[in-house]
Amino acid sequence: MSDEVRSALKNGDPVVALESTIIAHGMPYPDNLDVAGKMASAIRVHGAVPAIALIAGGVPVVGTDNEMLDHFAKSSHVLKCSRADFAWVLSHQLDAATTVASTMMIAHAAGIDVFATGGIGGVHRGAETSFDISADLREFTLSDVLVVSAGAKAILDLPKTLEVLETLGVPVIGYQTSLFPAFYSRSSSLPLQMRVESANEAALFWQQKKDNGISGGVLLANPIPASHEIPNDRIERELDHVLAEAENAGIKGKALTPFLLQKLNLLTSGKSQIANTALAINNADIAGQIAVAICRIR
Ligand code: PSU
Ligand code: MN
Repeated sequence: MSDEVRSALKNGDPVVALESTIIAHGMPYPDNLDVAGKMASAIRVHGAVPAIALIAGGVPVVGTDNEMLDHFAKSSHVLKCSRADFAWVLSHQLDAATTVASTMMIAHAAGIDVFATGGIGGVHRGAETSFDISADLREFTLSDVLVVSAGAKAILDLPKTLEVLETLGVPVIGYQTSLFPAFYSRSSSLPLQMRVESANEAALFWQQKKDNGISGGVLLANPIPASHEIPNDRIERELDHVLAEAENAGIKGKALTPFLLQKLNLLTSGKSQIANTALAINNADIAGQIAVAICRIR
């Protein structure tokens, strides 16, 4: 832990965890560094401490310094570490970026309640034959962390993603919305049963859940700001091409998500990455507010 994160946690001050896969594999340099910096600022504005998680030479780090962040943003040798990879990365002293799943593991272990990301992984399209379901979903049954996300990535099968979350017993709560957000656009047509209107309401829910001994994570689904959304039909059109390209190139497993994001960005002339940036900063903003509210309640 960085000194700043350690002392904040010791004093019961607000901390928000951030993942590093979006930096190392989700966006190109130097845009990735820019987003990381803006997410951190959006958290600090509210008086919370941002804590980027990653694994450096086999050591899990919570709260990176700029030098380490720079290395992860530039290097092409950084692995993508999910739950399955975690112990291997430690035992082989590797550099690895953490996904939503492994960042939740680290946040839980460190005692950080709130985590902001762009969009969580989920059930991939065609999962009925490929079985490609992100380990992010199951992690919500194992790590007690509130994750602020713009729904799940639009490259996924959203109805199936919601079904799996329900099966796993994960609360999915809309932030000022009753429809599941579709990452690049504010809403899918999928209804949500739970909704909060404010960061304080989200914090009260989280604290009640903890006080009642109900374990597991919570997905707070926060729609992209209206000014940056891309209409669903535009994304769907481009996605058809991108998914076909991935299939032809034989891209599978952990390489699939970075491949799809990168190709989609090319086809939308950079629009999808601009949207991704806007929603990630917006999630950091709300996460910062919730972390502060939780500390106030305690
Ligand atoms: N959302 C983004 N960019 C990303 C990811 C999510 O906008 O790079 C990353 C997250 O780290 C997430 C991971 O946990 O993709 C999911 O990968 P997979 O489907 O292989 O589990
Ligand atoms: Mn997968």
